[in-house]
Amino acid sequence: MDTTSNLQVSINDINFNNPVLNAAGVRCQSTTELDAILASTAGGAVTKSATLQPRNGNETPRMQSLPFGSINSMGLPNYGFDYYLDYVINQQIAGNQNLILSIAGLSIAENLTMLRQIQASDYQGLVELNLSCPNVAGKSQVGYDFEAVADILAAAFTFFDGHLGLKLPPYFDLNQFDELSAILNQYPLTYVNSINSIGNGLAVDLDTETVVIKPKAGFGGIGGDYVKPTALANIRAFRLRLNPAIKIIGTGGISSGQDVFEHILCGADLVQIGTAFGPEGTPIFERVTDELETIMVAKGYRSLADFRGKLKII
Ligand code: RRO
Repeated sequence: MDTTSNLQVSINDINFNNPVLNAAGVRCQSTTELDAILASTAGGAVTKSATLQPRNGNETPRMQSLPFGSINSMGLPNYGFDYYLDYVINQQIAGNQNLILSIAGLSIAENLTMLRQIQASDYQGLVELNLSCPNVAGKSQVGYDFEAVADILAAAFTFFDGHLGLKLPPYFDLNQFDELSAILNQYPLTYVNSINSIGNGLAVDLDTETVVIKPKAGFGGIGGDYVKPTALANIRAFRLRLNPAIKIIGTGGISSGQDVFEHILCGADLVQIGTAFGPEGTPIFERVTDELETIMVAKGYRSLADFRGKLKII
């Protein structure tokens, strides 16, 4: 019996040795953290979502582990767009193409400004437009406003011809998948990434009878095991509706090889680990990838394409 499988993935001719990346936001704010991801066996690295200007983010405590995951209201702390654009360009010069530059402008105009700057730069890699940050006080998640999504795509594709993906919030109604897919299918998107954290959850500390994070009176995005079924449903629902040319990155509730297998079975091309990457650090990539390979070998699958999107219904 074969004891190895091929875990390679390529998206628009950009190659990844394996499908397991970090999710934007966790341990990826500084170049030191990004270097550590690239030095590990991760398939690639995603940068912390950037705004044009550097931001300190929300007041602390702003992230808390929970029994089955995490809650956060980081509020987009980042070193500013130029810092991350420089980093991915330098990596590209060094021969590393397995990066994703994540941007999350505070307005549509700010997102378009960053996309224009990327278009004018030498960067040729993947760009992830985060339409789903739940944690900036007073700002709605653009991903829940389908007219705004349509407007930003229409404007972006008048000038942008790079590899653009969207980070989407979770959806909970099947009509939302129909409506949004009809919009997304009109554009040459490279991928969608589902899901961001489930926005505006709330956790309680029994002893103190308080919320567990300070910003937004305790409301924050939920990640980890709590969100895996929602993530799988979003991946599956989009895979059944989006043009095959639009790839899918699965994010949400991944901490084992089995979780990765399930995401890919539902249709994911790449996957990203957020909550579980926090405490475990970069060794998680080798562990999870080894576990995935063990499952594939046991099932006789030689490549990810052997089972990608092949979820059966009963
Ligand atoms: O920084 C954050 O508070 C944050 C962002 Br931008 C996001 O997209 N998702 C999240 O859970 N937190």
